[in-house]
This record gives sequence, structure tokens and C-alpha cells, in this order.
Amino acid sequence: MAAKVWGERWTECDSDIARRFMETAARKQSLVCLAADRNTMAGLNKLIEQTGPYLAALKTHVDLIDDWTPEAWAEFCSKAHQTDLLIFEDRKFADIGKISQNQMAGVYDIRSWSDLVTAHLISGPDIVDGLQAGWSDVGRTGGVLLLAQMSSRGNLLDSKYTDNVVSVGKNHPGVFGFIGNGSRPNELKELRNKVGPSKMIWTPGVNLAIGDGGMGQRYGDPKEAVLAGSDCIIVGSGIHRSDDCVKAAMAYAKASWNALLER
Ligand code: 5BU
Repeated sequence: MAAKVWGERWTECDSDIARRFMETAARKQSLVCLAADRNTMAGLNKLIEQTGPYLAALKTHVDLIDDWTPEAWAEFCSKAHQTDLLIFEDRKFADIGKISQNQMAGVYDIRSWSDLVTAHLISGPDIVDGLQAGWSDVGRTGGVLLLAQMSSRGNLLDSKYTDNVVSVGKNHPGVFGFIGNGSRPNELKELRNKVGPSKMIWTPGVNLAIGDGGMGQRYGDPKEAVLAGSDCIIVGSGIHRSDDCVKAAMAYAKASWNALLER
């Protein structure tokens, strides 16, 4: 099933974690990664219990939560893994390699529960090795999503910067894939041409409603993003701010899955 729907993304793929994601997505018929941006443990637990069956991955901002404790977090993560979701901490690491390795530990101990993390490449390629060393310090493996583009207006990741990120990440085994701008299908198409078929492109900045979000967030249509080359739509408020989160999650799952079939 996964091989058939994912086509060359499956055959050219060089990552076990990406294969896991593609299998989950095919089984659940959803390319949705929920951006679970709620600030209480109760809110997060409720959200994942409701929407988990319609998601292919879960994105967190662990430092947003007011009542965070290691125990409550461990329980939440085990709930996510039981629903077969990769846990993606959108930490946007940016420091030198050694400090990034150490930042995978600390109070939140991201290395112990995350399967994926985001990183800027602004400090150079050693950040990827630092993050990989973080996972290997606790006997785990994970993948790095490099920010090749962003969804927010006026960001400084211009096309020359994108090219540099892609050329470093494209052949690096520690790089799971790239963050692309889900709000601009043309930029995304260009990114997919640069990246080729072997790495993932995941995209925030998607919403089924027309219009942009607050504070410079830009939105595009989920179907257009997938047709342009996105492998996973990252959806936050489109689901967690909806009056009916389950219905919303199902709608994003359907739009993304049908777009993959069309692609
Ligand atoms: P939204 O509610 O769907 O706008 O949430 C988007 C999420 O994706 C939010 O958690 C952001 O931190 C995240 N994001 C983004 O919006 N744009 C980016 O370029 C990157 C991450 Br990278």
C-alpha cells in the first residue's frame, strides 16, 4: 500500500523514519501533522485523544506548556506513540553543534522522546551532527528537518539561502527532510525540484479557510501544497481552534490524502 501511493518517494527514500511516516500515513489515509499548540496538559491530552486517529504525526512546542511536568509529558508521549504518531518537536535549534547536542538534554530532555526536530542551518552543518549525537547519547535515533523556507511573511530565508540548505541536507543521512512554505505552492514546487525525490518536505502555513493568520502567518490550501510536492501538511489552528476538532482533522486528512492520490 505505502509503496504504491508514495511512488518514487518510497523507492528513493533513504530513511527508516520516513518509511515509518509513509506507512502510517497510508494506513490512516492522512498526511496531517497536528501542530498541538495548546498550553495545558489537559488541553493537549484531549486534543490527541480526539484527533489521533486522523493524524500521521504530532508536532509539539514543549516550552509552551504552563503545567508541564516530566511525568505528565511522558504519559502524553506514550499516548502519541500508541496512536502510532511520530513526535516532532519544533524546537528550531540554531546553535553550534556541541551546544545543540547539550540542548537535546536539559530539563525537557528532547532527545528521549522526540523522533524529529527542526533546525536552522545558519550556524553551519555541524548542528546536524550535534543533534544526532544528542539522540545517540540515549541510544535512540531521530531525524532533523532543516528549515529551507518559512511560512511567515518577511522571513530572511531567500532562495540563495534555500539552495545552500538543500545542498547540505540533500545527501546527509541525519537529515530527514526540509520545512517548506505551505502557503506558496510556486515556492514549494521550486523547492521540490531542488530537493529531488529522496527527502521529505513538510509544510506549515496551510489552512482550509481563506485568508492569512495573525502576526504575519501566511496560509495556503492543503491540496495545492501536496500537489506542489509537500509530503505532510502541518496544521495548527485549523484543527485546534476549530469548534469541532474531530471534524476538522478529518477534513484535513481527506484533503491531503486525496491530493496525494492525485499526485
Ligand atoms: P498554525 O496555527 O497552523 O498557523 O500553526 C503553525 C505551526 O507551525 C506553529 O506551531 C508554528 O510554530 C509552526 N511553523 C510555522 O507556522 N511556520 C514555519 O515556517 C515553521 C513552523 Br518552520
